[in-house]
Amino acid sequence: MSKCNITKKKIDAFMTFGKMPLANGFLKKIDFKKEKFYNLDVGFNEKISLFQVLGVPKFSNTVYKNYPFFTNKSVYMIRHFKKCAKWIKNNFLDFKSNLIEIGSNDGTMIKNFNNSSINAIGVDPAPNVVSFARKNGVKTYNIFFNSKNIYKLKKYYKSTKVIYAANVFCHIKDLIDVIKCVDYLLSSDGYFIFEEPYLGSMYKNISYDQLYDEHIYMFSASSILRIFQLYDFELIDIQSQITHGGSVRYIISRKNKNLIKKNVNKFLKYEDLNNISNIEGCLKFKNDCEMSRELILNKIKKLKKKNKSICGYAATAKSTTVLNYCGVGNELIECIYDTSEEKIGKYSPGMHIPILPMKDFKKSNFDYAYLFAWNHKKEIFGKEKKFKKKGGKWLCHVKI
Ligand code: DWN
Repeated sequence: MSKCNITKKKIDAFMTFGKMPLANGFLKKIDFKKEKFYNLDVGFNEKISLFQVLGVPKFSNTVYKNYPFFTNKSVYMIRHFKKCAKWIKNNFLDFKSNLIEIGSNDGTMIKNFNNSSINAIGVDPAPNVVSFARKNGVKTYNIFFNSKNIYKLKKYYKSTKVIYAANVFCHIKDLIDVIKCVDYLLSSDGYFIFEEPYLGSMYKNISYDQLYDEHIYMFSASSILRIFQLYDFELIDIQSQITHGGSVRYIISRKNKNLIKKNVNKFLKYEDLNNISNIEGCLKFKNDCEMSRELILNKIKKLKKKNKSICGYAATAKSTTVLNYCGVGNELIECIYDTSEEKIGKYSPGMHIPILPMKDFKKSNFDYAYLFAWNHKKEIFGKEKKFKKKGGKWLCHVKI
């Protein structure tokens, strides 16, 4: 059970994924004994239709000391943010507008404003990614975006035309605090634009691996509408995105400043019809996850009985949930190949599967590769055609 800071309501867990380490807690052998765990329980706040991870441990913030995820690891995501920057510039910004990105990571998005009149700045808590961004000419504040630190941004008080965030709003436990900070910075005609993995897509794909200590909320139009209504903001538009297996971009403005696009109602109706706005959807999801776990485990075990070799492809944060929920260790998946220097040479959180450099994947001869970055399948299948040609097969709990 956990208390929601928006409605003060006590939320019960409708399902648990069991004992879980930090999703990005890739570690050295020497640190195995120090590894910390929590129970990955999930609940649904019916008052605001909010799907959430309960009891996220305080120690989850420690991962930002040396965050192992860099946005620029995906060529597709670099392109996505370039397009997004252009769309924001054309639709919401004026000459010399201020733009702030929350959770700007390595600066992939903000970099697109480098040679323009727009004053674009990033905010990110991880010193290692911030240092990378700064080297790329991206002005970045190395702070957590919260009311304790907001005075550091006082020169943007009520004068920021766009506050943008991608895959960040769902990371911050105290949503009220974020909204207060947005209110502090946003101009009277400003927009808060953010995109997040979509609850409806998670249900459809049975991609329960979107849930972990960093992904505390799985949003929908229904939840976003209800949350922002409480704080004098409103949801004025909503757009589907194909990123991360199905995301949604939400556009928020101060109340009564803009017309509300028809899309918003369309989404709300769709969510009511498909049990995305109520607890019914959660109960089906629970069943689906349990079946998915059984199916993939049986499949892996059958392959191992036939002496097939299996490796993992991409040590994603999501892989931590799959491996720990399904109890898959290196007796089943021998190693995971990845492109991130911060992960290579370490072991996967909880199940301790070794992480090897991606360049060695090409030289390897595995029969199967478990695609943990299923959300980047187009990009990955494009560059790994040889694996299939050699007779290799892809494996995943999500339909690929
Ligand atoms: O919200 C979040 C998102 C956006 O990114 C974070 N909480 C953490 C992270 O989640 P993830 O690790 O599941 O993200 P990705 O983008 O699905 O996977 C990134 C990982 O995959 C990196 O370790 C790099 C690796 N990768 C690779 O080895 N080869 C990725 C691609 C595209 C590749 O071709």
